[in-house]
Amino acid sequence: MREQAQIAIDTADVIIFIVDVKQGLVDADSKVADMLRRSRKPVVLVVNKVDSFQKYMMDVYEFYNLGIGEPHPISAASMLGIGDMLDEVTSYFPEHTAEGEEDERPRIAIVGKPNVGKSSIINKLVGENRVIVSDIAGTTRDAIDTEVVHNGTEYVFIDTAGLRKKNKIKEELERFSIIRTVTAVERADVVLVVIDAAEGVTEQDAKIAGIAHERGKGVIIVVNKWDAIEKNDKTIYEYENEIRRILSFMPYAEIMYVSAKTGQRLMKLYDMIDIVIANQTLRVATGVLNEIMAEAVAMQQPPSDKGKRLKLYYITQVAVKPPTFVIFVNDKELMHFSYTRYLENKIREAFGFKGTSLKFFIRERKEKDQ
Ligand SMILES: Nc1nc2c(ncn2[C@@H]2O[C@H](COP(=O)(O)OP(=O)(O)OP(=O)(O)O)[C@@H](O)[C@H]2O)c(=O)[nH]1
Ligand SMILES: [Mg+2]
Repeated sequence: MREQAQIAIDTADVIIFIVDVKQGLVDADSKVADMLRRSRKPVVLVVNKVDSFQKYMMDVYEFYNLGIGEPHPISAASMLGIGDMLDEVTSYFPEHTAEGEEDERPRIAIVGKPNVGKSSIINKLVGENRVIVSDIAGTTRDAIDTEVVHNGTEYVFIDTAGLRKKNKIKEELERFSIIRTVTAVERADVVLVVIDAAEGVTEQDAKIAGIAHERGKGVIIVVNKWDAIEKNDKTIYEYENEIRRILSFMPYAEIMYVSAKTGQRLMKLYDMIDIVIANQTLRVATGVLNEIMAEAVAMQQPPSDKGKRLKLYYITQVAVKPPTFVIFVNDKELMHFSYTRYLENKIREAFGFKGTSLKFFIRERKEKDQ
């Protein structure tokens, strides 16, 4: 039986794994799921005998615990859900799957206004590690990849040309520098947003940081030239306040105060990069997430409108980079931004997720087909 299953898995391009809602999640299911996960092949998890979604909804969700993706309820006997299942299967056919060998090395893009010290930071990070493997040309002339080995880990730093303010004469130049920054950010796992301590944080910095935030990248705010300013015991506090005010859309990002000139705290950047990468790829088990959500709901009642109250059925993490969650509710309209934010805070309280944004998708289960 086990051998036959293995042969079927080995020879298939896409696997449909059928479980029985009436039996529930049994040991044999978990064993097959383990084999499927090891195969790394696309799997469509199908839950059969779901004649009524209302009756079996919770039992269907239970199969998320197999850790092989979203369960698709069907009823073979009454021909329900078959079309959706087939859509899912065909979505895995070769023309849809992304090709290309994976480069596992962490990539770190360094972005910021001109002259904030981006290249100096890379030079210092590289210099003290003395292992410049090579300088390879980036995708554009001005984005340079530098490979560095630090504590046995290889990192790729992507330098970019400083992003200037809009200026009529240099409009064309500006356009290209934005494209280069966006390209560098898109290739990166973590983005260092460099700010010049001598200038303070500006709206232009916020625009640049926004490029990384919108793409769900890991972010570290690096205040450089910390050597160049007069300081007292309030300075860090004042900088922090101003940065949090102007970059208010990324409260999750850590702030580091460094100097590329003296090397102050620069090597600590590596530790922070490692933490942010770990958080970007952190996966939280479905059971734990649902416990957190249940507790949060008990502590603060979900909003209601015109006598109808928001009900939260289920939460599960569906992706990483950035960590992405799906919440199933009775009515999307009732799921206000502020309540999603409240749940996000509860999840962050439990797991931190320092340095990374979290994404939430709200999905509706209509009252009638529960
Ligand atoms: N005092 C001080 N000066 C610095 C520091 N880092 C960089 N600089 C100086 O700032 C200037 C610009 O540094 P770069 O590293 O070229 O800046 P950049 O961000 O790469 O600039 P673009 O490539 O033009 O966008 C140079 O004169 C550096 O010596 C620092 O930590 N302290
Ligand atoms: Mg430079």
